[in-house]
Amino acid sequence: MPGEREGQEGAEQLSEKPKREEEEEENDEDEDVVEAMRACYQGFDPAAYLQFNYTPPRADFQRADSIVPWKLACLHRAFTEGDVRGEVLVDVGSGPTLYQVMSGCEVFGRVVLTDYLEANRRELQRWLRDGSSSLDWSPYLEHVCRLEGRRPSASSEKASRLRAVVSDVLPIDVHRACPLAPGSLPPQGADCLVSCFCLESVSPDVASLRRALGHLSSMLRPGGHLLLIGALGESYYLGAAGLRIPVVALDEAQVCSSLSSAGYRLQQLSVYTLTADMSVGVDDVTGVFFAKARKP
Ligand code: U87
Repeated sequence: MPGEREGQEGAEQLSEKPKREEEEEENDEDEDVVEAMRACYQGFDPAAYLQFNYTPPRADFQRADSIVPWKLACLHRAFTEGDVRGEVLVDVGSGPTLYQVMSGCEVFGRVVLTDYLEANRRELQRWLRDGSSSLDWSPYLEHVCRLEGRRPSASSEKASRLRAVVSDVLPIDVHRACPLAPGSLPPQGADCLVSCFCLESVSPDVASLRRALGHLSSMLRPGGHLLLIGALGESYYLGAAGLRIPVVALDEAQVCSSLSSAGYRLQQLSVYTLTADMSVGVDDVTGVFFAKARKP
């Protein structure tokens, strides 16, 4: 019944148009809130941020219940248990920090650091160029050497290794379908992605976080690993004195479902619950997760 079909097609077309417009409106709305997040970061202060999160008690290498040693232990295990390997490691949303690649730099021949803010990229480039930085990373380097069964004085060798394998410090935007500039990575993608406290701290909602997880997948080769560290139960953090940056408050179930909805196979999930004195007034985080996932 052509008329019928005709009618049918017309109808789809008809119904189509409003739906497409709806989608466009939705995308515009999403874009607006993502834009608002980007605006939040303009006042981000790398030096203040490092003081807030990378000094004692959160970074106390004498305390087993301190956050940073827990993160370093998770990364050390993941990078040394043998299945995470290859040539290219990319750190997504590095911020002004280097701790997240201090184990991986021994396993990968090329490490790419990335961040949205030039201020953070400059902080990283300064340390790579001449070791000057707003935070002394040597206690971190020594601690990771200890985890590797090496003497702490090997930290200078690790610093040289880090400087030797970090090939780029690139701009990134996880809200773009291609977060990095075209040609930044080999055509098949990176062998491993690591990302710490980025996605939940830059996404206006869980839907946007899941889209960002999908965008990261486009940067990873099939069979590659994603090592994801993030905050649980957090609604804000201070990016500078008085600068509250909104955070998507996640629970473990949302972490798992977000990874699987983005096509990753979750291999390991560990959770750290903050003790009272780790709550130092720079955020309202309640826990930290470490997820090891693989892209089929
Ligand atoms: C770190 N990785 O400290 N696309 O581990 C890509 C973007 C975008 C965008 C902004 C959040 C800090 C979390 C680093 C930096 C992580 N940054 C960049 C903080 C919050 C819990 C907690 C924190 C830190 C932006 C340590 C500890 C705890 C930042 C980075 C997010 N509270 N990247 N569109 N927009 N960024 O410039 O550098 O993401 Cl222990 Cl508990």
